[in-house]
Amino acid sequence: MTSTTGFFGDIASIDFEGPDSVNPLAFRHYNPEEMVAGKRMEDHLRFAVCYWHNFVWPGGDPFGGQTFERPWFGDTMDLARLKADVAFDMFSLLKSPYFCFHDFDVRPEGATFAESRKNLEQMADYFETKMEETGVKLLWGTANLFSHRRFMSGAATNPDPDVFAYAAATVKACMDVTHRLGGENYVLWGGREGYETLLNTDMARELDQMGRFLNLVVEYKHKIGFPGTILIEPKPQEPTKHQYDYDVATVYGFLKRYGLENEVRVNIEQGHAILAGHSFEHELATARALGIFGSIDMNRNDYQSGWDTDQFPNNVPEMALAYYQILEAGGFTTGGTNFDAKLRRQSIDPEDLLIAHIGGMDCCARGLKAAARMMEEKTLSDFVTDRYAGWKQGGAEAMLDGSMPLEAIAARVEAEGTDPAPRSGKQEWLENVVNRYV
Ligand code: XLS
Ligand code: NI
Ligand code: NI
Repeated sequence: MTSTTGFFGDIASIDFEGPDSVNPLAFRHYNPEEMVAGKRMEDHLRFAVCYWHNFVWPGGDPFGGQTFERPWFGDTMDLARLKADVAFDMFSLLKSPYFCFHDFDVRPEGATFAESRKNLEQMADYFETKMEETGVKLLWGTANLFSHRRFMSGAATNPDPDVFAYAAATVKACMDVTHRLGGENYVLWGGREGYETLLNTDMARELDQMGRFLNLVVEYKHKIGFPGTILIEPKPQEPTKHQYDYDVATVYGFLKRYGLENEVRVNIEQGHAILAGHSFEHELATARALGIFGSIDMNRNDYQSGWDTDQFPNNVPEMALAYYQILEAGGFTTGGTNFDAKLRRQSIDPEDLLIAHIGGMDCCARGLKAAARMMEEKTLSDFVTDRYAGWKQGGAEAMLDGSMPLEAIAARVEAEGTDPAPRSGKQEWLENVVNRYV
């Protein structure tokens, strides 16, 4: 396809050219049609390009403002449509099957709530046409409940009930639009659902407010027949000092408490896992173990800075371990790989947007292929199965199924009179095995 806006110059298409290509505007590993573990690569990875970092973020940092010059920056509906034209040019050039957005990314803020909603709905009309023309689909929609000053003290957890109501109305409008556009998920990231200081915070009340808010969302999902998945995106801090959706395990506890563990899943972001002191694969494995894995925000966090740096991913060995967890969890269903990643502020050329995604998509492809081989060859999973094989022998299961009380276990140990024989965990060998695939 050729660009309709000319923003990307005369770049007509980005194609798979194979690993030896040195063309910066070609894929070297991402080949949508290639079969991996019985499925097309495109259907495994389900890539999405995000609206906010690519088309909204001006390139500022705490010490300086805008570095990107984009012809669509501004607050009018005409500029919002120009932004959408460029966005869909980019989705198509990258052959990204999906995109994601917040209400705030795509429409100008109105003078009233009703005007903001109308602007959003008009942009959804515009998207409908663009989606039909290009075949690009919506992976998820979401509401920005953190940028505007009205949300400075939280959205669902705000001490002011009027802000709770405003946030609820905003989510309703965003869910309506996501549903209309065939979105496959709806995401809630609680950017300001947390606190700055306990000195002004009633934590028990705020958690109850958040629990009720999420129940309202789930009730509404069923009311309108939205077939997608509701996803929570955990993050430990930034913007608030402490966020309630700290990590996957914390979110699971929250869902259990408010009766939502079968209704809501998680959207796990690499950078947020790192900020929480975990690895990406740890968060994925936790979600898999608890049965709440949904989708991923793919990016890379700087390991030194302590900030949410949202860089494009490039660590293939780590990504292989992440996709290994995803494949072992059965792969994506409604979820996908959303690049929640942004350029560094010195990367000001339009083509930098393409180059960054091409690199990210190629790295994901390499990670996926390595993960698929690890899974198919079973060296790792066979080792794990064998490590726990004792549980299938000699009535060991009785210790777990409730039929064997503590004193019976103690009696068995005395009767058998043997000390358990320790076995090697073989970590270095397993790491060497992984190294064969990456
Ligand atoms: C911010 C989050 C955000 C969500 C969507 O840190 O990652 O971008 O993905 O609201
Ligand atoms: Ni994210
Ligand atoms: Ni992030």
